[in-house]
This record gives sequence, structure tokens and C-alpha cells, in this order.
Amino acid sequence: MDLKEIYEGVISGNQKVVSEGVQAALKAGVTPPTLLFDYLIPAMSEVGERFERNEFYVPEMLIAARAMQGGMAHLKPLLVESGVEPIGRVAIGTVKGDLHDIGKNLVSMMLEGAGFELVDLGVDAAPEKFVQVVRDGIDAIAMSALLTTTMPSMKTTIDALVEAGLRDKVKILIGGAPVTQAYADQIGADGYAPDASSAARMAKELLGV
Ligand code: B1M
Repeated sequence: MDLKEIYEGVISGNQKVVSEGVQAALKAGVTPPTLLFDYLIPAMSEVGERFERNEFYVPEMLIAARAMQGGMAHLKPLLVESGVEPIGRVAIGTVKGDLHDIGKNLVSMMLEGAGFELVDLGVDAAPEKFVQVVRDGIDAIAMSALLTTTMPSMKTTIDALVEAGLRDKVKILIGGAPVTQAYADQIGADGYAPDASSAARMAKELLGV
């Protein structure tokens, strides 16, 4: 089989092609890391770049991410078994009081696509939830907010981390429609990303991976 079909399948959002292609490649002896690092992740990066160039929009990104998940479903158990290390661990959540999760899920998919292991704290994630996950050990937290009324929960969360003596143990990335770089600077976050693909890039930058 032509492995390029898997790459193209992610970009065109064809979950069937990706899922069947990955299964066939595994049967033919292609290793899970090769499929992940040489085909799925580069394809998702290409999707992110097209999004940044306004050649792709949110729907294309969503179907590409879903197609990638079709391949990941076959790879994940094998990668876990073979002990392939993720490039970092990120806990993501939509902040307290906020139920919007479409953007957060897109960011999650791009982070997973970039090779991070994700802990999803879901929506309406209280500061204590973020504090606990940092206490348990995580490289970065990623907070999403879609409402101007819930943005302050990002600051409350950072304050709670400072109070718990954990602020310097973790990198903090924030984003969401009303969030800006100025707000990130104001509340002492380490990074801000305007969209899902730059969130993945920023997370890599913050963690030096
Ligand atoms: Co809501 N809503 N909503 N809503 N909703 C908005 C956000 C709003 C702008 C609509 C409007 O008035 N024009 C407005 C907010 C106004 C404001 O605060 N300035 C609003 C409101 C007011 C409300 C309610 C209060 C309405 C009410 O009940 N009176 C209510 C609040 C509920 C709550 O959260 N407590 C509410 C409810 C809802 C629904 C439940 C119906 C639904 C959410 C369903 C869901 O998410 N499962 C909903 C929706 C769908 C929207 C709109 C229409 C679309 C949001 C969306 O998913 N966009 C939205 C209007 C709009 O945006 N046009 C609106 C697509 C998504 C891919 O984009 O989430 O921005 P986005 O994510 C982007 C970037 O922001 C970034 O990357 C993503 C993709 O590139 N990003 C990050 C996001 N998180 C990031 C994190 C990062 C980095 C980047 O790092 C960690």
C-alpha cells in the first residue's frame, strides 16, 4: 500500500481511508511510531498550516482531526504497549462557569496530533481541578474561555496555583475568542494562542520540545 494515502486521508478528512490504511500498514509491518511521526502528525501539521493560511476553516480542521482519530484508535494501544513517550503532558479544560467546548476540543486534537498526552478536565473546570492536576504532575495546563464573564477564572486559577506554591511547576497556555495576548500578559500566563494549530505550536515552544 502507498502510505501517502494515510497522509492525504487526514488532510482530506477521510476517516475510512486513514483507519483502513493504518490497519493495513500495521499488518504489512510498518511500525506505530513511523505511522504516527512520519504520516499522521505531519499531516495534521499541514492541516494547521492551511488553517493559518485561511485555506482551511474550522469544519475542515474538525473532519481532519476526526480522520486522524480513526488512525490513532489503532495506534494508541500499540504505542502505550511499546512505551513510546509522548512529547509532554498537558491538562486542558474550559474554565469555571463556561460550557463552550468545541474550540477546546479542537485544541485538544491539535495537541494530541502534535504528540502530547492529554488530560481533559472538561468544561466548567474549577481552579481547584487545575491545581489538583498540577499537584499530581503535569507539564502544562491549557485553559479555554469563550465568555468575557468567565475569562477572570483564568486569573483565579493562576492565583490558586501561586497560593498552592505550584506556579513554577507548570507552563500555562490560554486561549478562546475573547482572550488576547494582552490579557495573558496581564494575568501572568506563559503563552496565548489565537487558534488550535498555533496552540499546539505554542505548547511545544513553551516546553522546549
Ligand atoms: Co455561546 N456565546 N453562550 N453557546 N456561543 C458565544 C461565545 C457568544 C460570542 C455568542 C454571541 O453573543 N455572539 C456569546 C459570548 C459573549 C461574550 O461573552 N462576549 C455567547 C453567550 C452569551 C452564551 C450564553 C451566555 C447564552 C445564554 O445562555 N444567554 C451561554 C453561556 C453558557 C455557558 O457557557 N455557561 C452560551 C451557550 C452556548 C451553547 C451551549 C448553546 C453553545 C456551546 C456548545 C458547545 O460548545 N458544546 C454556544 C455556542 C456554539 C456559541 C458560538 C455560536 C460558537 C462558539 C464555537 O464553538 N465556535 C459563539 C459565537 C461565535 O463564536 N460565533 C457563542 C467555534 C470554535 C471552533 O471557536 O471556541 O472560538 P472557538 O475556538 C477557537 C479559538 O477561540 C481558539 O481555538 C479555536 C479554534 O481555532 N481557542 C483556543 C479556543 N480555546 C483555546 C484555548 C487555547 C488556545 C486557543 O489554549 C489553551
